[in-house]
Amino acid sequence: MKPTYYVSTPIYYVNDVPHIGHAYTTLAADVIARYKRLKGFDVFFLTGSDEHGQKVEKAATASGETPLELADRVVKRFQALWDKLGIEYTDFIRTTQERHKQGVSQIFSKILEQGDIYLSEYEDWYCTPCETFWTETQLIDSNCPDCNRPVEKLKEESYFFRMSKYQEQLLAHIEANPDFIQPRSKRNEIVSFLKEGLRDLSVSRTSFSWGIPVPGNERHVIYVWFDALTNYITALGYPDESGNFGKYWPIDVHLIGKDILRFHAVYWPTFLMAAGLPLPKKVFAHGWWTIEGQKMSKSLQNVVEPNLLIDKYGVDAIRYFLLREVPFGLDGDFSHSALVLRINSDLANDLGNLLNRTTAMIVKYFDGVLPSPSENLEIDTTFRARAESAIQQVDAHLDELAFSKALATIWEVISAGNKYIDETAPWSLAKEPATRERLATVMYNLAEAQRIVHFLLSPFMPSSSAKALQFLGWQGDVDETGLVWGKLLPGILITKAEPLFPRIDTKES
Ligand code: ME8
Repeated sequence: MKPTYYVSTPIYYVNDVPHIGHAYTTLAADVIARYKRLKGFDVFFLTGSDEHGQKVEKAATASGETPLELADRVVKRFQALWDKLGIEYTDFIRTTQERHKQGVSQIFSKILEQGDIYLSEYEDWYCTPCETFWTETQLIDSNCPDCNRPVEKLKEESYFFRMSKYQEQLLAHIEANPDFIQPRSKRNEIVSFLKEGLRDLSVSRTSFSWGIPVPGNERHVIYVWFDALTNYITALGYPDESGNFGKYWPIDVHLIGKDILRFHAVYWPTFLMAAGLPLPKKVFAHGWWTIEGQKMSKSLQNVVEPNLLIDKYGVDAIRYFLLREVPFGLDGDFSHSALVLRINSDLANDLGNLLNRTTAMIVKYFDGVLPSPSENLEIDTTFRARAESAIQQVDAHLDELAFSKALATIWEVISAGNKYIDETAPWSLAKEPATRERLATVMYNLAEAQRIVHFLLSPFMPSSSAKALQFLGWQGDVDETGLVWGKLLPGILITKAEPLFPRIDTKES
């Protein structure tokens, strides 16, 4: 039996079209899912859409559609972008699906029946765009502390979840599981928040109707965050333990942006505790992208519309840039000049040139037939050791979701490869029959190191690494058994590579 691995993205609101921020989280999840598959895991990768709530209801009214019509239309745009970005998710959950509504009703009923949800009355400040209630003291200049927009006073009958009851249990869980909330700075934020004390949480609304009705009291709809968070188990068929739910829950990691950490690191775990279910193993909150130094806004989104970026620069270049440029967990800035620089220097120069030089020389000196290596000198073993140790280092970095470090490690092998060519000077070795064996060894080591490089790069840049592996004559599967030195067999046919990443003319871009 294969070990399982379950990873999720947030389910995105359908009142906004997909942008680079959504693409970022989804891409990170795709890379980790692909890597775990390569390593032999049975992976479940979930993404989807958050379709209920006042925000979606209002957006639908504004565009003259029903909320479901709006959702149907926008969901297609998300799915089309995921296809274009090469996202291989296992399942796409929509909160308007029957399977989800059923599961949400069931967990709500379960918590209600045991007394951790009760009916009372609510009066507080509500931010509609954030779908969040705030107390007077939390407001900043009378506005929402998260988005700075005006809030309105709402008084309504509401069901409450006894979140306060789980404060100590959650704190104890966080203490006992240092990796539960990552990165560490975020964990500290949540611990301080919890130490201030948890209030019970309003988990139903009567002010609008676009949502899942409270079981047994149809005047109320279930709070959109209670509804949305539950997607992570309804997609697995909760409460049926005999299928995916029993197999994949608890999840290995929820990937989210830092904006929604509290929902995932406080609300969600306490809901699960109340329902008697195991908690996620990890919640990782990544940082925030700005665009050319500015907050992403509707007008700026056009500048980095993911579809246009992909059309202009290619899908793998975008996949690479987003995960290389900024350490996961830190904020980052998207700029076209930084993107072009990465493409030209990392992809076209370092990665592309190494492959071009290597395959061209094997074609020229050995008619494209990969020669057998003979005795390795110190320079060879050092180079080989660098490629071999990258395998373990990338594994360790990806376990910590340190995508940028993993890529930097791979690039050390690539730079070492280019240096190895300069230092061994194959063109000189090719002049004398006496150094033919040296030449063969150097060529073999170059090709094999790059086979490993492209194995490790395949989760990040699936189509260009597949092409590279083809030029290198690799015909087998790309799986864990190939993550050792020496798998490229002498005698296979190597072809001269075409450029994987054409240089971008900086004047033109
Ligand atoms: O919050 N930088 O959905 P949402 C980085 N439906 N990541 C960004 C980003 C940016 N500038 N902008 C958005 C919701 N994101 C809820 C989630 S989950 C049960 C319910 C990414 O459409 C990031 O992952 O507002 C962030 O957490 C998410 O999009 C918010 O997506």
